[in-house]
Amino acid sequence: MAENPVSEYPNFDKIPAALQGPSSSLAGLRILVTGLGVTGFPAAVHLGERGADVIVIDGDDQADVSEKAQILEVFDVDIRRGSEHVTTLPKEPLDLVVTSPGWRPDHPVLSAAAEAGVPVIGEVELAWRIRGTNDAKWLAITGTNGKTTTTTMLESMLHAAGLRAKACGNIGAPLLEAVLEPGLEVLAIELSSFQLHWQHSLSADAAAVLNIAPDHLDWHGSADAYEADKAKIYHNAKLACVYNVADEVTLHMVEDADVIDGAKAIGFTTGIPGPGKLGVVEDLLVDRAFIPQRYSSAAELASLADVAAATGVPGSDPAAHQVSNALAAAALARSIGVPGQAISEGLKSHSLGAHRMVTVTEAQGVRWVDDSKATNTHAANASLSSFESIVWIAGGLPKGADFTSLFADHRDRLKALVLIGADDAAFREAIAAAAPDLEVIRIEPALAVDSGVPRRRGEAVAAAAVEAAGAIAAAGDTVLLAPAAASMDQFLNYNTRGELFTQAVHTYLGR
Ligand code: UMA
Repeated sequence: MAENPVSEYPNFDKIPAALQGPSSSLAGLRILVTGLGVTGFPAAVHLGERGADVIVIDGDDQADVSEKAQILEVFDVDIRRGSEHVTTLPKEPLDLVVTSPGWRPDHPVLSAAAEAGVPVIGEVELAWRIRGTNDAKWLAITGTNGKTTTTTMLESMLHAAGLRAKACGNIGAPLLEAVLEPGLEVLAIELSSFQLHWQHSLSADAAAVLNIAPDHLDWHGSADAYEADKAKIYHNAKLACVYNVADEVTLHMVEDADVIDGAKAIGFTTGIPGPGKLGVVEDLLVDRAFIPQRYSSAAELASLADVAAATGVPGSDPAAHQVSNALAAAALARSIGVPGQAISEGLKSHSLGAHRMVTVTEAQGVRWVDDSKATNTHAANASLSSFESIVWIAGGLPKGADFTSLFADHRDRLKALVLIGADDAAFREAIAAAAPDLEVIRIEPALAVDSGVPRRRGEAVAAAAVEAAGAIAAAGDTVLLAPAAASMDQFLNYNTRGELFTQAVHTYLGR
């Protein structure tokens, strides 16, 4: 990991030299872009604009891509959609593959590329190589949970400091577009393990790993491979490697990382910080890392009340994981000289994103909460810990996870489980092991299949789940959508899952 050797990246030395900077001609190169989604579209536009012969493949031929196709036509991009185009490489010789994060490394197309000696890169590697329209600093964030909130908190702090900054990456605004946007001074970049897998050259100004818990094991193949990909974020960091004192794995990642001389290891903790760390003293967030007097004193950055305001619960104690997120964001901001006051102001003006423990409504004493963003056990654990008597809506694509500890740790607060998802085997095993007496209402997956197109499919599942939960919940209970699993088996994505749940709650209560 420390070496990050080129040999780990098959055919990396064959990446065309012309792919450097934002504007050199790529004429004569044939590039395959896998996926016509959020990542693939801007990649195809950029490469096409620069004169490359671009082929885009996508297994889905149902989604409406007419607007994208119109634009890509201008650059003669060849779009091939449908399952027959994603079984192996196109027959034309290729110079490079730019892949989207949802494509697993063992996908037949990507395996065939490796075998044929064609280099494969992802959006981060591409963005790093072509950056140049702006001279922005790169502040990169990864971790199993809290990435998006930390990224938006960081953006908010940077704005409060008067910097032209943008949150981008896995959060949904393509990194590729951000590096080509003139005038930006700082990029607050959320990176997923999928994105990090395919990057090699990135040298962020500062990087943070928030926490590590098993996730996406089906994509990466093992927990070790997942961690190794996450750890790449520290590779060649210039100023600071930010780690979580409470999560030793993140410290080891920093210790093993090969960084630029002078880059500091900076810890964050919800306890009292020692020198070189940010932490909490009484009700204040403080910095003992970026001040000259760090061995004798601490600088005040913000208050716990600011974190509570930033996370939508003004006037109460903020959750510990949100304090951690705020400290991680503050450490990244401080690494490039953001003043303490902007940390506090940034938190005050921050608001949480959609589908992150949002109270949809309270009716007849029942609180309905949308935490569709809880796509893994770690996030669902935080969610379940926040309420007392819960009718829990969970299930979906398990991604190789084991759910036993969720049932074991929260059995007492679970009133019933409304089980969604196409395949419930992993949940059934966990229930049998840790909560055999729990009332379980299964939402039949046939509901989803019978309803055809993806949106309608999700609608039927959400409506049935809400009705089932509503029939059980009584005053004092919380109906909590915190699926602990990915959404794509029955919904388009977690956003849609949250929207359809919210809609179904309103419809159900409106009757
Ligand atoms: N496709 C195939 N075959 C495959 C996989 C995908 O044909 O085996 C096609 C799909 O039909 C789709 C296209 O490829 O049209 C691209 O799909 P994609 O899944 O790679 O997604 P993008 O639209 O490019 O969005 C990606 C991220 N998606 C994933 O990592 C799965 C988005 O994160 C991210 O916001 C976006 O890039 C911009 O960076 C989403 C996510 O769920 C929100 N991320 C995971 C998470 O946060 O846990 C990692």
